[in-house]
Amino acid sequence: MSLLRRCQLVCVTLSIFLLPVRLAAQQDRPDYSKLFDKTEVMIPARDGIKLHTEIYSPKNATETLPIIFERTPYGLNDDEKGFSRKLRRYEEMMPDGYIFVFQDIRGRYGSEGKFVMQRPVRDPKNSKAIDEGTDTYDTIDWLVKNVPHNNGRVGLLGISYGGWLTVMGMLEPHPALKAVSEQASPADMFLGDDFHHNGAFRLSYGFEYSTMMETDKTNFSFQFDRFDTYDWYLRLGALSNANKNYLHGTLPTWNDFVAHPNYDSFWKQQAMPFLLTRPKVPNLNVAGWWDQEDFYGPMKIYEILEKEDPEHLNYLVAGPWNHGGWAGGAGKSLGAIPFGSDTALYFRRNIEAPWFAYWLKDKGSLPLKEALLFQTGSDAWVQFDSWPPRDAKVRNLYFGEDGKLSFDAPTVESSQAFDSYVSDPAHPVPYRNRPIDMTYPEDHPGGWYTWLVQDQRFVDNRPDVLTWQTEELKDDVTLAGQVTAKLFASTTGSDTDWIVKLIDVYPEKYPENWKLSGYELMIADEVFRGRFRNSFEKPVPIAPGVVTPFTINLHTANHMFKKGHRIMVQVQSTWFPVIDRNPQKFVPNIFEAKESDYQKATQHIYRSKRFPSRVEISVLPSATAATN
Ligand code: PG9
Repeated sequence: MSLLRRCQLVCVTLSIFLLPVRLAAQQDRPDYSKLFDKTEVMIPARDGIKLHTEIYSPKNATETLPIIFERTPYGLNDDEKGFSRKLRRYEEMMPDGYIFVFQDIRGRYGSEGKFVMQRPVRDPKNSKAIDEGTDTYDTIDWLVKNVPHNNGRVGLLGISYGGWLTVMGMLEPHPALKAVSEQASPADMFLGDDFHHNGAFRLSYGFEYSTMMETDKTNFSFQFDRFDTYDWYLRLGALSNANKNYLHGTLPTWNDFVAHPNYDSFWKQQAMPFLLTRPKVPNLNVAGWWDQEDFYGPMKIYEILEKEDPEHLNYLVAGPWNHGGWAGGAGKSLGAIPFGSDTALYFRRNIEAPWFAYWLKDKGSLPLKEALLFQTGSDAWVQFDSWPPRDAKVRNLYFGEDGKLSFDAPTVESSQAFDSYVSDPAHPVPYRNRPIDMTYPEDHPGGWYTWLVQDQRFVDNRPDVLTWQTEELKDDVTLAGQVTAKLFASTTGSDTDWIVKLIDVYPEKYPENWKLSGYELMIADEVFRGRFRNSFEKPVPIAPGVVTPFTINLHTANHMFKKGHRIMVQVQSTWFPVIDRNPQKFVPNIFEAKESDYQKATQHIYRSKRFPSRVEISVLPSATAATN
C-alpha cells in the first residue's frame, strides 16, 4: 500500500480559502435556523446524475425573491443544526432578501457522478454531453420552476474553483441567470494560476491540491512526516519520485502534469482565451493584489471580456487581499500590513451587495463605473475608467552597479557589467520563511495565506539572491498598470528559472508603525522558466554562456511608492517548494528528470548600455483621486 493510501484520512471541513473566515465564524455565528427554512434536494442533471443541493429560504418573506446560487467542490459544511456555514459569507446581502442555494458539484461530497478536475467543456455537437455549464443550467432551470416564491432571477458567484464554475455557468447562460460574479477564478493553469506560472510547475500546490481532491470524494489531507515541507520536498528529489514513491499513478491530475509538460491543447482548451467570448451576463470580476493562488485569472478574464463589451457588462474590483480575503472578516490588514480601513467589509457591503441588488432586485444604482481598485501604499479606493489606465507612462527601473536601481539608463559599455550568483538546486531559496508548513494546515492559520506579504529581508544576504534598490524617493511614485521585467542574462546551464520581485522598501525609521521599519513588501512578482522564452508550446535549451533576453510579465499593480520609501528589485533562480527546481540542464520533460540531471549553474544578470536589464513600470503623472 502506498504511503498516500496509508495516510490518515482527514476531512478538511471548510472551504479551503476561507480560513480567516473560519476562525471568525466560530466565534459569533448567528443561528441561521431562526432566519431560514432549509430544504435539501437532489437535483437531476440532464444525464440523470443527481446533484446535492441545499436551499435556504428566508422565513416570513413578504415578496418573491431572487436566488443567489453558489456551487462548490469543497462541501457545504453544515453546522450542528444542519445549516450550511456558507450562509455567513452572505451576511451583508441578507438584509436585501434572497433565497440562498448551495450545491456540491458532480462527484464531490453529497453529489452523484464522477469528479473531473476542471472538467473540459463538452463537445456542442454531442447533445448528450455534460459539463459544469450544463449542470449549472439544469440546476437553475429546476430552481426557478420548483423553489416557491422565487422571482425568476438568479445570481451566480463563487471564489476560485467556485469562480471557475461561475465562468462555466455564464458561457451559455440560462435565461434566468441575470448577474454573476467571478471571483479569483483561474484563467490559465499553465501560464498563471494554481498549477504553473509561465510553465514553471507549482510543486507544493500541485501535489497537495491533487492529493486533496482526488484521493477521496471529500477533502483529503496528505500526511507529511515532518512539519517543514521545504525539507520534505527537497528529500523527494527528482519529480519522478512523486509517482514512484507516493502516488503510483493514482491521481489523474498529477498524471496530467506529467503527460503535459508544455502548453499543449490539454492546457489551452481549459484556458479562458479558448472559452470566453463577449459577456452575455453582467459580471463582477474580483481579485486580490496578494492572492497566492489565482491573481492572474480574474485579471485575465476581465481583460478578455473587456475586448468586446458593447453593453458594458464587465466590471472589475481588486483589493488588498489574499485568496478569497474579501469573503469574510474585516480586511483591515494582511499579515503585518495594515490598510487603514475595513477593506473586505467595504467590498461586501458597498460593492458586492449593491451590485447583486441592482441586477436582481432593480434596487439602487451600480456601485462602480468600470474598475474600482484599491491603491496599496496610499490605502485608498480608486475608480478607473479602464484598466490598465490609458494615461500611465512606462518608466524603466534600470539595474546598476553596487546594487543601485535607478530611472537612468546605464552608460557603461563593458561586457563585464553584470552581477552574478550560483544557483544550486540542492540548496534552493525558500519562497517563504522556514519552516514551511503545509499549504492548508487544519490546526493553525498557515503561512501560505500571507506569504506574498512576507518581509523579503528573510532572503537578504543570500548569495543566490541579487538585489538592486533606489535611493530614498524624493516624491511619491504612483504605479498603475503593467509591470514587466526585461532581463539580459546568461547561465552556464542549458535551462533555468528567473524569479523577479518588485518590492516597496519602507523607511528605516518608520514611526507610524515601528515594526514596519525597513520592511520589504512585494508589490509584483513572477517566475519564468527559461526554456519557454520563445514559445510555451515548444521549449528549447538556452545556449550556455550566451547573453539572452527574457521578458517576464509581472502583471498589473496599483501601488503608491511613497516619498521616503525605496524601490527594490530582487532576482533569484529558485523559489522552493512553491516552484519545482529547474534541473538547470535542458531535459525534454522535467517530470521525468533524473537526480543526476540537477546541476549548479552560474548566472549573470547584465546591466550595460547594450544589455540594460530593467523592470518597466507604468507610472501615473499624478496621484489619482481616491473615492472614499
Ligand atoms: N485555488 C483553488 C483551485 C481552483 C481551481 C482549480 C484548482 C485549484 C481554489 O481555491 O479553489
